[in-house]
Amino acid sequence: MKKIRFIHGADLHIDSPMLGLQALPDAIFKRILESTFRAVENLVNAAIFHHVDFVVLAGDLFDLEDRSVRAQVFLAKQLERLEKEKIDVFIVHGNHDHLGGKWTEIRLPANVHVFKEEVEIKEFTAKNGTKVYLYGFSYPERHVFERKIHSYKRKAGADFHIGILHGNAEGSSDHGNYAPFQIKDLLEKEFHYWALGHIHQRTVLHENPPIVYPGNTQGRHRKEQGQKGCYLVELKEAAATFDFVETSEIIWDEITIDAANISTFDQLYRLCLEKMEEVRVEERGIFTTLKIIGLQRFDSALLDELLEILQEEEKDEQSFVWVVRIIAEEKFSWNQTELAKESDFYGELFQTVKSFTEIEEAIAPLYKHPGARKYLAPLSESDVQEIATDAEALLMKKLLKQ
Ligand SMILES: [Mn+2]
Repeated sequence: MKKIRFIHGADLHIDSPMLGLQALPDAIFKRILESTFRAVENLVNAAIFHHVDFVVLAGDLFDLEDRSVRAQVFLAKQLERLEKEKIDVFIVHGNHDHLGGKWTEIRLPANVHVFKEEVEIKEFTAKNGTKVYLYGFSYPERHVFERKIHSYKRKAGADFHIGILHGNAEGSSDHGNYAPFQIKDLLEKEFHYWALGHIHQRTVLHENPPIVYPGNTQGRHRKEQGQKGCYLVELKEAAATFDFVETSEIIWDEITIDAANISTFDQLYRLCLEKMEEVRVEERGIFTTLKIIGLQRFDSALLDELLEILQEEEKDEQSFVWVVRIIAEEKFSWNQTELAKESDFYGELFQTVKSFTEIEEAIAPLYKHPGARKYLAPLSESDVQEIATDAEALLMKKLLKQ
C-alpha cells in the first residue's frame, strides 16, 4: 500500500532574542531564551519517535537574516540526529531567514535538502517504494510579493505531491503579504498536502486535501498564546490524517479573574494562586497575564505588590507560572453616544482617539534612542489600537471620576 508519514513544522525562529523580557529573574529568562531551541529538539524527538519518512520545515527556521552561528550549529546537530535515523529533511527559507542574508555558513548533513530560489521539485522514495514529489522555493530576499503559487506545476510520476509554501493566505492576518495566494489557487494544483509557513497562529485552511499552517513551534510573546507545535501527517491512497504534536517549552496564556465578590486583598491573593495552579503544566513554563475584572476598588500600588508576591513564589520553580503583568479593570464604563450628546468636547475626544495615527511619530525618539531601540520590537496594528484604547480609558477615568 502506498503510504508515507512525515512531520510538518514551520517558523521555528531559532534564537529569537525575546525582546523586552530581560528584566526576568535569570533562571526564567534563560528558559525563555532557550525555548526556541528546546522546541526544535522536541520536534526532532517526535520525528524519531513516530518513525517518519521525512521532515518538512516550511520557512523562518532562523529568526534573523544573519542567522546566529549558535542557532546554525544547534540546528545542524539536531538534523544530524535525524540523519542517524535515516530521516530526510526538506527545507525552504522564508522572509526571516532568506538566502540574501549575510551569515557564516555552517554545513548541514547530507540528509538535508534545501530548496533554491525558484520553485523546484525534489523527489523522495520511501522504504516501502512510495514515491513523492515535493515542490517549493526559498526566499532570495526579505520581500517577496510575487504570486509564486503560479510557478507550482504538478508533474506526473509520483504517488503523492506535497507543496511547501511560505506565504500569506490573502486576508488572513496582519503579517506581511508575502508570496500571497488564495485557497482556490492551491486546490487547483491537485496536490495531496500543502505544508505552509509564515502565519504563527495554527490554522487549518482546508481539510481534504489538507492545507495547513502549523503555527510557530514556540510562542515568543503574549500575542502568541497557547500550545505551539507541528503536525504529524500521514498520506494514504484513500485519505490524509494530520495530528497536532506540541513542541513548546513555554506557553503564553491569559487568565481572567472575576473579583466581583471579593472584598479583601487576602481573598484576591488566594484566588490568584488558585487560578495559577489550574494552568500549571508539569515540566513547562507558563507566562501569563492576569486580567482582573470587576474590582470594587482600584489601588495600583497594591496591585504592584500583588504582582511581586505572586512572582516571588515562582522564581525557582521548574514548572513555573510566571505572571508577566496584571491588568485590572474597575467597574467603570462610559457611554460614548450619551457623552458626545452632552458636550462637543467628548465627541471630539472620542473621534480623536478613533482616528489617532501619530503614535509612531510620538514614540519615534524612543525607537531612535541607541540604548532603548535594541530592546524594542516594532508596534503591530493591534498594539497601536491597544494603546489608543488604554489612553481613552485613562482620560475617562480622570475626567469622570473624582
Ligand atoms: Mn515567521
